[in-house]
Amino acid sequence: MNLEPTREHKFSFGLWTVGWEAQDQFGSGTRPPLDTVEAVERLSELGAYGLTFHDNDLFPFDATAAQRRAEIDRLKGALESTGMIVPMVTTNLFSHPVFKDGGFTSNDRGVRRFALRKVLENLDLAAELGAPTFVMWGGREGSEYDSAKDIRGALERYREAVNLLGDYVTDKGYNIRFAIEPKPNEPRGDILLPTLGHALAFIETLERPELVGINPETGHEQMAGLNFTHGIAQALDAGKLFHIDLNGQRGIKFDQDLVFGHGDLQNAFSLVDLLENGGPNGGPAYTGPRHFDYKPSRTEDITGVWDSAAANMRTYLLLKERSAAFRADPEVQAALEFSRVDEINQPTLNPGEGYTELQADKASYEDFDTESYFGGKGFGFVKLQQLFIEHLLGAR
Ligand code: GLT
Ligand code: MN
Ligand code: MN
Repeated sequence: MNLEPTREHKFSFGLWTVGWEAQDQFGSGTRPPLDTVEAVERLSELGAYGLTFHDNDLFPFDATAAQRRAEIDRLKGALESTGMIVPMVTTNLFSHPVFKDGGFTSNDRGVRRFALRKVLENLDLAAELGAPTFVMWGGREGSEYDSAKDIRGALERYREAVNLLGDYVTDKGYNIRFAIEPKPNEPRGDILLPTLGHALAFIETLERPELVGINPETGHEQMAGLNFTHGIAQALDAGKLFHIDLNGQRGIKFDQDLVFGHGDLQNAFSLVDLLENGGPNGGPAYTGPRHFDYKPSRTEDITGVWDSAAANMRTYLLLKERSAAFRADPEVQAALEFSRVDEINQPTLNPGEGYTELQADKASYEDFDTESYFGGKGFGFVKLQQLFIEHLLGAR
């Protein structure tokens, strides 16, 4: 069993995750700031391959051009000496008071223009660092009061913004794609594009839909009571899983950002199985970064920070190993067959068949024995799920 994270596993972390000083609504921080170079070095030692960041994780909002350059150059030095890369960059359009009503969708047009300029600057930085993915989490794009936000107008402005960014990367020849990160609420009472389904529908209304995909986060979908594995499967079906934020969440409550697997473990197991084995012929269904967007709990000191970073990767690898064992077990294979799990991949219609032929087929309707489904023809799903749980528990 190989549980040692290596570069090939493509594990990445946000600078804002391990660097979180643990301030929350009710209390001040419990940890000192973490230096960028130290973050890169420690993550590299732990086996990660990438670091991601917001512009203002790296340098302050009001940094001078010289300060900004100095921080970028320090990061570049650390990347060079460790071999770490930057697979994704994102922009902070949520911390500063100017964004209190949002960035792209603030009611204040001047703020919207400022937000666009801030993102354009950051796209240049993403290109400089060779980051192929640019995430957009619109945490402040939303409202508390239905009377205060024209949602159709706000969606129009969101579209205008993303279209402009698409023009920019295209004209500049940047090899960058965008990934919208949905979240239902927090910090706003209601956030625009609250689930991955909303985001997928929005993307199709853009001028360059091919440039835009999604970055779903485990906890954000689960905050809305949704099944993350189902959502990821739909994103893959749409060809839109450009990036993923892995973490843990226990039920419908505030955004917990726990270590991956420390929330809904069964759903984490089915997710890893999908990502690693859900592709054609049982290969990986997703080959991008396995990005952890978690927060080391406020109870932890710096030792706990690195323990928790390592825990994300180890849990992922444990689940990967468990899912391989699940799939290889002959009893599981028999149970899958009994449950007809693979039959869903058979087209419902015969080759060349249309509704006329279907209507002519008496076996499909007139002679179909619907009564045999009462008191018989069980699917055996519970037996299969018990095998899934036993593999998850390491009992098989
Ligand atoms: C913020 C948020 C995350 C997003 C980050 C990207 S910032 O921490 O909670 O889910 O992925 O903007
Ligand atoms: Mn979150
Ligand atoms: Mn996230």
